Amino acid sequence: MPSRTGGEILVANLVAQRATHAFGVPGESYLAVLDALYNVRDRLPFVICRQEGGAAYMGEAYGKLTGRPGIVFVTRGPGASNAAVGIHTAAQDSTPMVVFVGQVGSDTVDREAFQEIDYRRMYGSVAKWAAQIDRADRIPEYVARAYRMAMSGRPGPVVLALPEDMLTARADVTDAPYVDAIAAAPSREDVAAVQARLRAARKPLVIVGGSRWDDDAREALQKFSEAAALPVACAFRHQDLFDNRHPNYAGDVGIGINPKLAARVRDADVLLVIGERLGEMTTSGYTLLDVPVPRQAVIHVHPGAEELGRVYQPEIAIAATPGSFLATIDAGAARSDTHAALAADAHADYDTWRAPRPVPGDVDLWQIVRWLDDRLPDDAILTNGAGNFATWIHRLYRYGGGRRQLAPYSGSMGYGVPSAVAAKLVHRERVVVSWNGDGEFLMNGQELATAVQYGLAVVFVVVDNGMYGTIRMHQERHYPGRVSGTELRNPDFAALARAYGAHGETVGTTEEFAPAFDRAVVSTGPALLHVKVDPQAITMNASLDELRANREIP
Ligand SMILES: Cc1ncc(C[n+]2csc(CCOP(=O)(O)OP(=O)(O)O)c2C)c(N)n1
Ligand SMILES: [Mg+2]
Repeated sequence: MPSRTGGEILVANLVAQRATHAFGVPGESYLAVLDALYNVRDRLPFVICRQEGGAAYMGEAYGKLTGRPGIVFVTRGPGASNAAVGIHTAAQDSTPMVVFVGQVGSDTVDREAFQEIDYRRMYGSVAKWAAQIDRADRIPEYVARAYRMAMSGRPGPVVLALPEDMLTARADVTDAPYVDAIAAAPSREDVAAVQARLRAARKPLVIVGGSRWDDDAREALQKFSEAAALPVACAFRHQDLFDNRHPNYAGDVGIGINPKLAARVRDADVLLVIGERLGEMTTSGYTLLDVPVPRQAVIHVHPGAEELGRVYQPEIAIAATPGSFLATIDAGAARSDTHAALAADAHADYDTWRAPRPVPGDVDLWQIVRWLDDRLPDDAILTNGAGNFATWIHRLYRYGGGRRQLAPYSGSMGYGVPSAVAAKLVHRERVVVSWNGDGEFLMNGQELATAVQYGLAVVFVVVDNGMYGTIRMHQERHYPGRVSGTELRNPDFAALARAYGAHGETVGTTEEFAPAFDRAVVSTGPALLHVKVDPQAITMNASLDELRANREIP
């Protein structure tokens, strides 16, 4: 009899790829995998989640943090459907991920058997590749290809369906070797052209974003910026690619952009864009650059050739990873002494943008986030999903250096809790803060149970304004005074945390935050701070009444 089951072959091939965690919710459809995981539980633990949306987000966050695909296991139709949000996020965020879904056996396929769904069609338009492994002896081939595809070019999610009988079938096969992303490097001629273009530029600006960055590439970026005296801005939710405390840092090109930075992007004569795909949030809804030919000369460096010229026709298009481009470019040849003043001006604008403004109510998030910025160590990881609550940390907290930002470029809610769970599993020694709104937290708050189960000392902050504030903000702008579908009656989040077995405290004033945080951060397990803010403090630029009266200060 052949030596291994499909389940065993699959798990062996994940071990060969040095996967360190598998995130999932179990299903009877893939018992053979769960059984094979039992044998390697010390090397490749199965992280038991409470909802597949949470598991998929954890896999996505793992991919963001490590550059290797997050591994996710979910069961047939219901599990795959719940996981969709994480797969969409991985696609929009260019994050490597491989999702394995249980599938009905080949003896019942295409009858619409129990929980059956065709994953090729379901995920055909959102995954980089959606396929089914029909033979156990082909598992090594599929796993190796899935890894390569997830990581290479523009990274993204791969979905592989696992028919139940394939997982119990036996085969004799050799495991695939460890694979890495395909390198993509620029030509010398292109790099020489970039250097000359930058040297001659009067108002150049560098914008960085996307995935496929590592510590070496981040360090190379800083050296390049210093040696070429160039200001660097970070794309929406990629603020950790460049040290925000660095004198050349210009701010983030995202939602609620500093108007002075927006002007700087518009007025630049040369934009060097590295790794970023120039999506809607980074371009202020495609307004900072003209489509299809921007006024600025765009030099676009992206690892996925298919992204170059997708929306904007660049003057120079380079298919390369950020690291290989930065390793090749000669900063000295790109330097002009006039650039240094630009970088200093840009950073001064950024500093002014962080200057506190008065806030209605007893809790001043301006002060709290600035305190956190001082308090958190240089390797802290800060996570968040979508909502106005996030604008405070995006604007005031200084990412980069060793500090990491885990946040969805896709603007998806519910990311803040599961991504923090994944971050703490990967980096137990680092401080992980999960920053949530009241709406945000309850989208995947069930994963607090996962944090408790694995003893993960994450500090969860819930900024509670009693509403889906972002939507209320849009409502007040477009339909003033007509509140519809945005009010929330919330639980006592601190008591909820305690019921889960976590530490929980309520914060009702600015002064209460620091001591509560200090208690939370030394807690041996997860802790939650329920921060009750005044509903008037709905945005950083205007109170609720000011919004309604159309008196926003940009
Ligand atoms: C999964 C998902 N559903 C809905 C939305 C639309 N949406 C964006 S922000 C938001 C409200 C966020 O509420 P909350 O977390 O309380 O933050 P606040 O804006 O109040 O600070 C909603 C519903 C979304 N982005 N993602
Ligand atoms: Mg809210």
